Order: sequence, then structure tokens, then C-alpha cells
Amino acid sequence: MVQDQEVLAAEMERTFIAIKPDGVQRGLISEIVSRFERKGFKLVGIKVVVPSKDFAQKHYHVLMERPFFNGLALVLLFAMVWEGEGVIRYGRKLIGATDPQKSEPGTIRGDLAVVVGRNIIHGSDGPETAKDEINLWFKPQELVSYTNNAEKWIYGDN
Ligand code: IDP
Repeated sequence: MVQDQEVLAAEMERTFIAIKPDGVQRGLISEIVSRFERKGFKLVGIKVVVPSKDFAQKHYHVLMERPFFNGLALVLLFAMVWEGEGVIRYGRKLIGATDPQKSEPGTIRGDLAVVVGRNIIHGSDGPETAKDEINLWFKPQELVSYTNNAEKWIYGDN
């Protein structure tokens, strides 16, 4: 049984989710954490980061040529790693479309943000990005593995 749980944990995917400075300053941390937690995903890494400008720009390097790049001021981040079946894709659904004007009600951006430049949260957009972003923001020893006792109620017995 314990062994099964270890296998389950090893196979579970992980994603990088960060509450951006606007979300932190607006006091939305607990609201956002709660949405991932209530869904049934597992928090395996968490920290508040005040990165240097150079470091923060590594995160958005693919957007370097975009006109809004300099406005992407990740000066304060509530950084998290969430684990669970389908968490990368479903995490993006919980977050909603990039532009909060187009995010559905019920999503984090749809419910809590108004403009694209202040859309409060980041989530990895695919497996490769998730791996890269987790490695960028977290050291391996900052991530934990543990059995959440609710798992069998979330996933069933198999
Ligand atoms: P995502 O955050 O939904 O993955 P990306 O296209 O990767 O969206 O853009 C990264 C971030 O850049 C967005 O979350 C948003 O904060 C910002 N951004 C994207 N497009 C615009 C824009 O047209 N104006 C201002 N900021 C933008």
C-alpha cells in the first residue's frame, strides 16, 4: 500500500504557479491557494520571493521582444509548486485566459482581475515549461513529497 502511494506520488505531475505582485499586494494569496487546494491538488513547494530584475527576466525570456516586456515587473512573487493528476492543464483552466476581459467567470482571473497587465497569477503552460520554471524558482530540496491522507478520497483506490 505504502509502495503504491510512492509510485502514485512519483507519477504525479507538477506545475509552477506564482501569484504576481499585484495579486500579493491585493491580498489575494489565501483566495488563490484555496482554489487549488479545494480542487484536490497538493502543495509541495511554497515561498515568497523578491527576485532581482535580471533573475525575474529569465522567467519571461520568451517574451523579450514583446512591447510590454519591461512592464512585466515580477518584483515580488508568491511562488508555489502544485502537484496532481492533470495539474498543468487544469491549473491553466483554474487561472483563466491571459486577458481577464476574456477569462470566464469562475476562473481566478475572471473573478479577480480586470486588465491583462495586472492579471495577478502565472501558471506554467505545458510540461516542458513547468519543468524549467520549477527548476528556475525552486531548489530540489525546497520541494517535498508527502502523502496527503485525502488522496484516496480524491483519486479512489487504484
Ligand atoms: P499567460 O500568463 O496567460 O501564460 P503569456 O502570453 O505568457 O500569458 O504572457 C505573460 C504575461 O505577460 C501575461 O500574464 C500578462 O501579465 C503579460 N501580457 C501578455 N500580453 C500582454 C499585453 O498585451 N499587454 C500587457 N501585458 C501583457
